[in-house]
Amino acid sequence: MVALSDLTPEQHRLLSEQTIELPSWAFGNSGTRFKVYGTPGTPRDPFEKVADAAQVNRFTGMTPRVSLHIPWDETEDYSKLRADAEEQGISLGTINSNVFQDEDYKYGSLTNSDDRIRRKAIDAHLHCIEVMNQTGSDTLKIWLGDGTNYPGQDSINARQGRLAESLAEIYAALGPDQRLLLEYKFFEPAFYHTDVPDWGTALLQVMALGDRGVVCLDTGHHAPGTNIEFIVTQLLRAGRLGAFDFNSRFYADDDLMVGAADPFQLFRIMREIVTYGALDKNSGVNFMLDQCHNLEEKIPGEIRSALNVQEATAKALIVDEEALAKAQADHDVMAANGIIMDAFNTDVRPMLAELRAEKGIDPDPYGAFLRSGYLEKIREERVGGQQASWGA
Ligand code: LRH
Ligand code: MN
Ligand code: MN
Repeated sequence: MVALSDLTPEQHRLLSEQTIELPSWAFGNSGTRFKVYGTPGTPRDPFEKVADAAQVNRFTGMTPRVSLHIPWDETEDYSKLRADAEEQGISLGTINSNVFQDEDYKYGSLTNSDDRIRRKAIDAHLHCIEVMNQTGSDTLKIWLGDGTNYPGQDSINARQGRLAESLAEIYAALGPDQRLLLEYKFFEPAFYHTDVPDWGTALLQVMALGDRGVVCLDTGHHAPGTNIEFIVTQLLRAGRLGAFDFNSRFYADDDLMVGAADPFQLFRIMREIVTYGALDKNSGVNFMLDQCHNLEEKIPGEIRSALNVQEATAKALIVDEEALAKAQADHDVMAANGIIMDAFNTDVRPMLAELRAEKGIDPDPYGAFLRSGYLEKIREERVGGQQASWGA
């Protein structure tokens, strides 16, 4: 066990200031291509998604931003959405573009060889930038479903060129305080080749844009067995790790609650973050969730996820650095590994309960939310909630 008083003032500050951004779509109904099961009380519009996100922040004290996905969250009045969020103690964060659901994008969006369709996809991003200007968001996040299903279907090389040109036009439209965050994913919906399949491609594309081009690492977007924490360090060293999309996977892009499938991997990722000094809120790394709650209640699912990240972070912070440095210098493999495992196996939950008490929130966010009556209230008030994403 470890207590708050065991932390250095710096560790205490880092833990206390840690924030996680929530995805608006986690509050909507979602599912698989087989079935979307509705949850009573699901938000019917972006305003209700923001309200639910504010609940997560109220009980965890660590999720003060919510990302929007456009056009899923399209509204006539972004200033009202922004004011509503601020009134409830949160702000609107990253804006996610969506160029993967329109018929026109069947053969690609920013990479399409048809000028009209490529223009339409670029314009969709320019619209997102207008939204950002109204919401006060500083990051445009781009994930593309672009790719091909069969060898010979299109030129991989020509598509990379068109992607670079399209991204350059979008980048040029950003304000000086706004950045472009490019997300990679190794496959799906394309099965032969994907235009942004890995961190190397994403990095090369954003480096060609300028200093405000950064990479988003979605933990579910790698082949099984990939050493994700190694990629984290590579991107940090390049100064281009812009954000995480945290979630868990057992197979591919499962979008399950972060820390549920492999808490040790999450710890190892946070360990790289901590040792690089990238936990600080000014590090430029935005810690976001990208999840879908197909079976479980959505607000409790987001609460549990935020707490899982917080626990992994606390464990990453309490590693005995002095002993580890000595063991590493001595090439004492067993001792070094033992020190890391000691931290991972420490129960940090009582310490985090102390941290919450210090912030004036309930030490048990999950229980406190269930007791609050909010779920019962929305189940009664909201009829016909919205679907979040591309589930059937
Ligand atoms: C793609 C992805 C991307 C999308 C989100 C809904 O798989 O991870 O971040 O915007 O899912
Ligand atoms: Mn993602
Ligand atoms: Mn994904």
